Amino acid sequence: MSDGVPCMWMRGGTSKGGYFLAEDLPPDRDAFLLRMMGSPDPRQIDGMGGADPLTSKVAVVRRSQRPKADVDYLFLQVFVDQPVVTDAQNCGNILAGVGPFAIERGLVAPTGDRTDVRIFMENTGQLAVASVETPNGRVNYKGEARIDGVPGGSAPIPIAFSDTAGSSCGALLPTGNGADRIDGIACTLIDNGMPSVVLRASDLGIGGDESPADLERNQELRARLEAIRLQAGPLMNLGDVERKSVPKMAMVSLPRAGGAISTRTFIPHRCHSSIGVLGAVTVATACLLKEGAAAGLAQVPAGEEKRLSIEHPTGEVTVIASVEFEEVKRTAVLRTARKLFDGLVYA
Ligand code: NQM
Repeated sequence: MSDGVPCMWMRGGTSKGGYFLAEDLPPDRDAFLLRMMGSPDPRQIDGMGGADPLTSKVAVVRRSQRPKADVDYLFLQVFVDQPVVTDAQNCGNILAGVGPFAIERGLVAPTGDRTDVRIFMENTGQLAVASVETPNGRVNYKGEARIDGVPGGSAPIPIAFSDTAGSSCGALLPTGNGADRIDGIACTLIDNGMPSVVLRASDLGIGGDESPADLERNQELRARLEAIRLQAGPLMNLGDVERKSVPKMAMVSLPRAGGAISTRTFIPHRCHSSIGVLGAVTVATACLLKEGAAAGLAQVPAGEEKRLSIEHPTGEVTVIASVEFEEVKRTAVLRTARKLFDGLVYA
């Protein structure tokens, strides 16, 4: 595998990874991606990965044949320290770079100062619409929009989701309950775009405002979370999740900064420095349930269009949830992205 493969490296939201046209990837895709990232190796020293699941990500993009979509996007998580490439989860952060990438590669023609890119998310079979700034027919990355977890400002990329409930689990609440109990701990098993187990931080003996590094040092907590996760997988229709990056483990507590709720999330073996996009959408949805781990903690505004600020270790993500007849029908988030390089990558 000495020939380089065309690739664009981008920051998407609070994640970073390689963006490929599907046709450019070699037939032995997973072996290529592992070599390219430098996995398995905790330092990923011999590859492009940044020794963190958030910087060991891949987007595979192609022109869509579906009438409602412009492009199809397949997300792949390349594990850092295991020889695993999985499509078992979606990623709303890497999604933020898909619109710009599709325009840059000529899959979508700019339509004026803004171009809406309709993205079919292959991992979960659902649609997202990302709005990209395209003044003078070119993608603009510069601007003043800020998202917590990324220094400085960038051009805004609002993303709308409409049908994310049950994305991987078949139903928003795959057990049919808002509240379940695993190993004696109250859990909400929920999927509004990202299969997640929502638990109260206090039930696990933590405050919920610890730093990710402190939580990662807490071996007892990690063992308890993993034991719960392995039991939650089959209950959530995900099968054996030992080698999967879902469900995510979101520990919630009272908000500290005027938001709806505070979170610390294991994804699932490292603690997220912020929170995933679809993870935040899912936790926001858990906040709107009448029962479950988040009920009673969440501060939920009135009205049908709710702005729910999901606090995380480096700030917050605001999820706008449109609620009709007590059901979340649509959600939207603001992200940004940046092109970092465009060239050939070698494995
Ligand atoms: O939930 C990390 C990230 C993610 C996923 C993860 C994501 C999402 O921050 O939509 O964005 O939970 O593995 O990129």
